[in-house]
Amino acid sequence: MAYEVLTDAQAAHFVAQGYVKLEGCFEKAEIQDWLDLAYARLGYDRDDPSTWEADRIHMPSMNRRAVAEFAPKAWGGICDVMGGIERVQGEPSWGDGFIINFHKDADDPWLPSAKRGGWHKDGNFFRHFLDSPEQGLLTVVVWDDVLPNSGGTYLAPESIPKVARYLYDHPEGLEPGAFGKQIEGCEGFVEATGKAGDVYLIHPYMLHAAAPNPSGRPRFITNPPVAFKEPMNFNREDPEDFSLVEKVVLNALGVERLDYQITGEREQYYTEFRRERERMLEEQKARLAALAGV
Ligand SMILES: O=C(O)CCC(=O)C(=O)O
Ligand SMILES: [Fe+2]
Repeated sequence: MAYEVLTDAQAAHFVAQGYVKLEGCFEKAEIQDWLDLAYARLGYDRDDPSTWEADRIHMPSMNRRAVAEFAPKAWGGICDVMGGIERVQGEPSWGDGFIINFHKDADDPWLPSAKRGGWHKDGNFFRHFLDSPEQGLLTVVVWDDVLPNSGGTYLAPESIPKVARYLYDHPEGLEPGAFGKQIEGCEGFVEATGKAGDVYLIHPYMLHAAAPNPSGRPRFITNPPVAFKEPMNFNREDPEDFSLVEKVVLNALGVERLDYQITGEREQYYTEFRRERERMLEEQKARLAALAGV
């Protein structure tokens, strides 16, 4: 299959490991204003760590950029793993709703392990099925350099087949919080490190968890989901037509194709998480207005 951006090796890596890292998708200088603004929005002083009250915070987005224009390489890669631009929902944009890990568990020398809490599958806003379109892809956009042992998200590639089996066994659907226990038995973990401008494209079934950050350097990422227009189709006539995301699921289940029907209702949730982001946004706008003397 011909890809816009991915090399065959990168496509193979996505199929085998459930993720691929694309380097240099944008220049940090282009988004420095967003990083600077984040401190002002929070009322923190960049140069005074004692003002970094939250150990880790998930901000709401205040500004947005269209991925296709801002980071064409990432956009091409997204389309490659999702099976073509025509299968991607809408025109995805990235916002400055940073997930900043200032100093989470800074004194905790843990290494990634299945015993640690916090492992989850993304998508708190819908009921999950094997073919769910809402979280077609999990992405990690790296907005500032993340060195090893500095709060980079931990990924658990071995969780993908377990999550696939669990979803397969539950055609009635599963609630977003139901997946964490699938981490049991996973042993190999990947730390999402990188340079500003790197982007991880990650299979939607990948369990992952926030990591400790003892480095003293705030870790800036976002996790925007990319949706499919239609539910995944595991029964395409021509095997060449399966997206890489679908292929990972078929491989995980050990089948070449699958005639799969859900038995429950698809549902979307308006979450407390979202309500809280809306409240934070109002608070941050008011803080910026006060700073500007409005
Ligand atoms: O902060 C992190 O490293 C992980 C964030 C995450 O997975 C999430 O917010 O869903
Ligand atoms: Fe997550």
